[in-house]
Amino acid sequence: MQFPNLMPIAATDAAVRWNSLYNFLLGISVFFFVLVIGAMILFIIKYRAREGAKTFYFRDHHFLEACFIAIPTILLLGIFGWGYSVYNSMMRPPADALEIHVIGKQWLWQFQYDNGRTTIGNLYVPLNKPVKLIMTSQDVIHDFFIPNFRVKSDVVPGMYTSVWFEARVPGEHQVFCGMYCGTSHSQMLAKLVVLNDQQWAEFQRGKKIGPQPDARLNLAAEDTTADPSEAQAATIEPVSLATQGRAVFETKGCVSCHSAGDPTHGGANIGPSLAGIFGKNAALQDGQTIRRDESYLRQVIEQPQSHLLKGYQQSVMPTFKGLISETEMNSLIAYIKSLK
Ligand code: HEC
Ligand SMILES: [Cu+2]
Repeated sequence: MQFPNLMPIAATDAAVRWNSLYNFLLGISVFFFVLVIGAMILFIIKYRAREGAKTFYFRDHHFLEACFIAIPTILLLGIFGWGYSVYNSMMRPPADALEIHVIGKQWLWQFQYDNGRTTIGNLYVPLNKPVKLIMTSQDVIHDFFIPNFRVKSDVVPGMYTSVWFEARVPGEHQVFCGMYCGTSHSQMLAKLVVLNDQQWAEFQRGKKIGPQPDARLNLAAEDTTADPSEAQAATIEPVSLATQGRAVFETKGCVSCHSAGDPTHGGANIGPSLAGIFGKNAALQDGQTIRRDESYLRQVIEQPQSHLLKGYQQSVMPTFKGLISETEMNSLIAYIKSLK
């Protein structure tokens, strides 16, 4: 069953699977609604109170009881299994997914790419390639919502949440903030622009990409004036995000305590070496083991005491809370991830 005019287009494989499940649930609800209400109306008429009619007494029909238990159980477990499979595929990005950093702030969306480019309001992604968004907020809780992809996740200050997708439909897709976040919440919009291989290569090289056709309406988008941040990015040769992070590592003084397994960075050893730590487990002083993901790195940098490593009685690492901006934090994390 399809309801093309009620639903946004399904622009990823996951969205197509999501739609099938949704339509199945809708279909099964309509089926049981008609069955139950239909039977009720029929019985009201057929068995209405009449002179001399005696109610038939009926009990202990084991076969019927077994059906009442088995059919809903099988049906609901089936729906659970189906839902779990769709959910799981939407929650687990492939390891080779392209990572893009998203920062939400009152009231705009900012995007940082591996190649060092930053855009505001327009998120550029390649066609038919898995993309993982690593998202955080600079102020209040926002929510990144791409209806055409059926992708939606809260964007929370102080931590990273992520979503992933593989766009199948080129052109522009609307992005909304799905969390009421203050007066201009309704203006907190973005366009997700899916570029073909050639356009993506140009974007990677720093070229400005013009307005793309609206993916839903299939019409050419109106020629809006270009975002100044993009025009700038087009003229400045981008420096990769990790390289930007290396500069932050130096200016914020991390380099005076940490070796980065990078010969040009000296052999500071007040703190542990940060080479190759990303994705590995850390043993903490309090006996816990924790995976070193983006949120871990951020928490250590902001509150070193909260994740004291095993073997350290007390951390001499100062807190950097409030001293590193969100964009710097993203580049710093990209740098630590790049260390082998
Ligand atoms: C004064 C020295 C000092 C400075 C400056 C410093 N650190 Fe640390 N850092 C440490 C020490 C000591 C530890 C180990 C104790 C602990 O867990 O807090 C540590 C731990 C860490 C860890 C955890 C390592 C692991 O194996 O999980 C990370 C990540 C880290 N620091 C990153 C940074 C970054 C990024 C900066 C700069 C913004 C920085 N540090 C600045 C001393 C320092
Ligand atoms: Cu918002």
